[in-house]
Amino acid sequence: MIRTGVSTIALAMLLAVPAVAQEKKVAPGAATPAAADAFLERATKEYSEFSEDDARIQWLYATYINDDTSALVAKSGAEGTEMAVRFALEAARFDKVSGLSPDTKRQLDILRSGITSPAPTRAGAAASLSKLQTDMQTVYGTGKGTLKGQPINGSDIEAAMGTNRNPAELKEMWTSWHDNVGAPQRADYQRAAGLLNEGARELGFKDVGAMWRSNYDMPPEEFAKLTDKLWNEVKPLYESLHTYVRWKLNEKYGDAVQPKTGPIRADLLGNMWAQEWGNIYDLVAPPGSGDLGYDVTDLLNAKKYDAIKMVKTGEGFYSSLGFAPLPDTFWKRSLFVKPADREVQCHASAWNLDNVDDLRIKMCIKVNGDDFVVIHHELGHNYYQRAYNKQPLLYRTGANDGFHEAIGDFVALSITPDYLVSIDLLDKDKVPSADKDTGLLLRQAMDKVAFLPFGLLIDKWRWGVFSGGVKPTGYQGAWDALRLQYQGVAPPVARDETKFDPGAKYHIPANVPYTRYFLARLLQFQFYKAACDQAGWTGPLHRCSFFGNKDVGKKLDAMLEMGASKPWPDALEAFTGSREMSGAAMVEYFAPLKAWLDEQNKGKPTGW
Ligand code: X8Z
Ligand code: ZN
Repeated sequence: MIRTGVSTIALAMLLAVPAVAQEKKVAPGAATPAAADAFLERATKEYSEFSEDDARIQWLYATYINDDTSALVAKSGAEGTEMAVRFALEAARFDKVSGLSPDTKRQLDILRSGITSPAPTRAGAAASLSKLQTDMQTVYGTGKGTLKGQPINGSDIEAAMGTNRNPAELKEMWTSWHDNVGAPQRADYQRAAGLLNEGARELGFKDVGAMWRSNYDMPPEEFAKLTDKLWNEVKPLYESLHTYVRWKLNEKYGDAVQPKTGPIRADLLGNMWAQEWGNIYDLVAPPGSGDLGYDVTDLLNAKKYDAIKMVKTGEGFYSSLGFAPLPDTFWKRSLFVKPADREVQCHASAWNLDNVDDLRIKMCIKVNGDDFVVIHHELGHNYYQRAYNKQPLLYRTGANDGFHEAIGDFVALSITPDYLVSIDLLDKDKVPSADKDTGLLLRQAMDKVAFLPFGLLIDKWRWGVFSGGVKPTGYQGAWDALRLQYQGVAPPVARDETKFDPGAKYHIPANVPYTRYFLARLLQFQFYKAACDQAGWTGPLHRCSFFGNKDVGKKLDAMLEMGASKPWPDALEAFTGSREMSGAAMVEYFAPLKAWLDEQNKGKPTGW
């Protein structure tokens, strides 16, 4: 199975098998091109058989967390890791063999470096790692915060952080979530990180961070440099936004809550992690023209949308591009709303259980604008999974993981006012006029631009943990320092080394690499600009919707069908004509806003 969003992709990351695997290991014969091909065939078959059950176990756990499913998923996870490590070691035998076909070489490389959670081969190590990771995910998935002293679950507290404007209550929600969910994982995380590194080293990598960075068709050091280069392209945009938003928050809350200088208080930004700020658009809207005349949450509610109607609408967009409807099983087997009577992992994810067409999403959908976008995001994963389902199994993943995260977001950039009219959510006479463009761009920037440093720093922290630059005694301090350095935000209450705020963000307990989301933020604008060019759009970029454009759909499908069969620059070129990931399209999209922000910011303190 290929699960995206949660553990993402790659087979690679699943694989493993314990004691039994050792017995199954074939005696090493001569390392020849033919032996490499035979090995790949065997590995692919074994993986495919394993994943049939493993996928179901993972699905059951994610949609019904209890002691039994936890035990099953931990066991299956350990088996998957052992299998993956066994294949990686076996793949390494062919490193120096000459005469391998490019495809054989590429698939061997995927087997070698594509494991997200490698474990050492010594007896019991994979089981220990898997148990630690399952326990952390259970703490996260079942975690609660409080609001006015009452327990509140993860998806409710996330929504409440978006609408609540009471600084004391925001602080309570922020602190309780981070204390209750993050801190208990601290010791387990340290142990898991040690095992992951040990596993990565056995496979010939410096540490597990270097292993993650080696999945981008370039040397790991080059990839780290590329992310910094990309960040520098968009950093001025973020700084302009930060300056403006801090000023507005100071106007709203006063010096005692949000001073005019220094970092922004992290709980005031409308999101538990201060990762996207669109929910506080009302606090920062441009004076006079800031009221856009509509709000997606209000529109969905006015038209009595429920979770299913929201997903159907998302499907409708992809159908308009020419993609086949989702299979009946998608509607039967997906989890769309939080069940009342059991614990589930609410963090949204998209699945393909049989690597063919057993597509599903798992989400605790709320009728609001945020989740409308997340639905398009998840469906992007599903349509990608289906598009590459005829590739050899090891290629059934994204060109790189940033591509997988970018597809649905790229589609959601087309949710323009005119698009909302065409699906009858917005009345034609409510389409904001051109003088509202600044407001529309600012609304979008609050989500898209605000996210950039967050998207980068999560793995800056983890790469540091894995390389040893961040010591276990300084987990929290290093986290706060990166949040300050990159985002310019600070926690609402003092933290110390009894805390573990990284654990309060899903992808840390779930061990999902996060740089993918940073890449996706940029890639989605590259895809969007290319699609709008293909569609012949000549208006302001942010007003373009390629809804209904079958030519765009065809070209998109051509890129998606490639899966990981070619280096990612080939896939990028197929759709955009460019072979470089770049911040330029995003900078172009927001250029009018940047000019406006810099005008507003004149004479105001900048930086932190
Ligand atoms: O985790 C997700 C998706 C599932 S792949 C809902 N995202 C990141 C997050 O929520 O932190 C999408 C945007 C960033
Ligand atoms: Zn995703």
